[in-house]
Formats: sequence, C-alpha cells, structure tokens
Amino acid sequence: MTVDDRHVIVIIPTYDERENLERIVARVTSSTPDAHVLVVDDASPDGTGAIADRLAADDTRIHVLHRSVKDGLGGAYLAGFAWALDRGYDVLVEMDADGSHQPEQLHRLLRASADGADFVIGSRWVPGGSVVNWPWHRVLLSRGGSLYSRIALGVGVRDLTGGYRAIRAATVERLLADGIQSAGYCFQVDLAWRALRSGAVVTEVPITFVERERGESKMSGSIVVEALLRVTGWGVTRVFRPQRLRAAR
Ligand SMILES: Nc1nc2c(ncn2[C@@H]2O[C@H](COP(=O)(O)OP(=O)(O)OP(=O)(O)O)[C@@H](O)[C@H]2O)c(=O)[nH]1
Ligand SMILES: [Mg+2]
Repeated sequence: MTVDDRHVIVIIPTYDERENLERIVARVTSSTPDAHVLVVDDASPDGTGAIADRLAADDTRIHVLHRSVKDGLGGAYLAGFAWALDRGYDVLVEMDADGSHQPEQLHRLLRASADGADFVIGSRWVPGGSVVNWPWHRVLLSRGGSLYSRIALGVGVRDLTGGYRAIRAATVERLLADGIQSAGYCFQVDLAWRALRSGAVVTEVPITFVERERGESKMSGSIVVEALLRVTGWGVTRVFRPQRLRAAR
C-alpha cells in the first residue's frame, strides 16, 4: 500500500464515465500497484457509481464515495480530499476518468513529490509535455486560460489549469483551511494559486495529455465564465492589496 513508503491515493471524480471508469482504474492499479484509488461519483445517471461499487467489491485498493448531487469538479475533489485526509494517506493524486491523464506517467509526479515538491502539476506546457488529438479551439482555450491566469496572478507556472496533480496531504490540509468556493475547473487554478502564495514548493513535470475518446465532456460556458471572473478578481486583489495595506498604515 505504499509508494516510496508513503501511502498514495488517486482520486478520480466521475460524472457519466461508464465507458471509461473500469479501464482507467485498471491502468492505475497495474501501473502503480501500491496506490489506492478513490472514485468520487456524483450520482451519475449512466450508472458509473454501480460500476465503481463493483470494482471496489473486487479489489480492496479501490474505494468509492457517492455524492447525491452533481455539484462540480471542485466539490467532488473537496469531498475526496476530506475522505483521504481522514484515512491518513500521505500523497493525494488528482486524475480525470476519461484517459486524458496517463496512469503510466504517474511515476513522474510521484518522483517529483518524493524529491521534495509539495505540489506537483502534470504539465502540458513545459518542455516534454504535449497534447494529443485536441482540436485547435481546446488548445487555444487551455493555453489562453493558462497564459491569462499566469499574467493576472503574476506566477511562472505554465499549466495552472491542469488537473493531473500529486499533492502532499499536509499541503492539502493547509490549502483548504480557509475554505474554497470555486466549483468548476477554476478549482484547479484556485488550489495552485493558494499553493504558490503559501510558499509551498510547486513543480511542473511534463505529461502527455490525450483527448477523451469515449463519453461526453462536462466542459461548459459557465465553467469558463466562472474561471475568467474569479481569476480576474484574484488578479485585481493582488494588484491593489499592497496599496490598501499601505493606506491602512
Ligand atoms: N464527481 C464529479 N465529477 C465531475 C464533475 N464534472 C466533471 N467531472 C469529472 O472530472 C473529470 C474531468 O471532466 P471532463 O469532462 O473530462 O473535462 P475536460 O477534461 O475539461 O473536458 P474534455 O477534454 O472534453 O474531456 C472527469 O473525470 C469527469 O467525469 C462533477 O460535477 N462531479
Ligand atoms: Mg477530460
């Protein structure tokens, strides 16, 4: 149950991933046999939750957290983090169910974590990283979103929106201490931004991101708008806070 003597759990949020779940879980357990898996399913209408239960019944490394409503990637990860922290895991991994994040590359993230990084991001936009089969508009949205966030927040991380991560439990605990409101994918930017501000050691390692082959994307206009508004708000706060602090003196 250990990787580098540390207990690792791979948290996989799912909503209607019937065609993907079994395959992704099998890839995790075969490429990183010591890791555990937690599926966080939001009452998927397509029966993903029942598939997760069946997998968990057959393998003690696999666990399932059922939630009664779909309330976004952020909510699913917060519930998964709380579950994992309660059970004493040392490293919490975020991974999509749709095969975009290669379980066979998890060792890269865990190596960086073992080497001392508190917060490891599997990155599409560092040398060696890549995307496969993405249409141009998704590349534009991801690169544009990361670039905009980087400039607005004044940070050097290239893939702020990336969702393949390995984070130390103690770091997760610290980052969640004052509550996170972000619901959609800007949850990922929120978490990385908090990590950077807290002084955590944040490292990017290259990954090959593969577009989903089966099932439907949950990406929506409202998710993009939420990210744009929140990131802009954080950027504005960052720029004006020093003045407010000076004014307060
Ligand atoms: N539990 C839960 N999981 C979710 C929710 N929204 C998305 N997910 C999962 O989060 C992961 C990422 O969602 P995707 O739809 O693949 O989003 P994406 O990768 O930006 O979009 P594509 O590139 O089109 O696949 C997948 O495993 C989804 O099933 C949600 O509200 N609740
Ligand atoms: Mg996806």
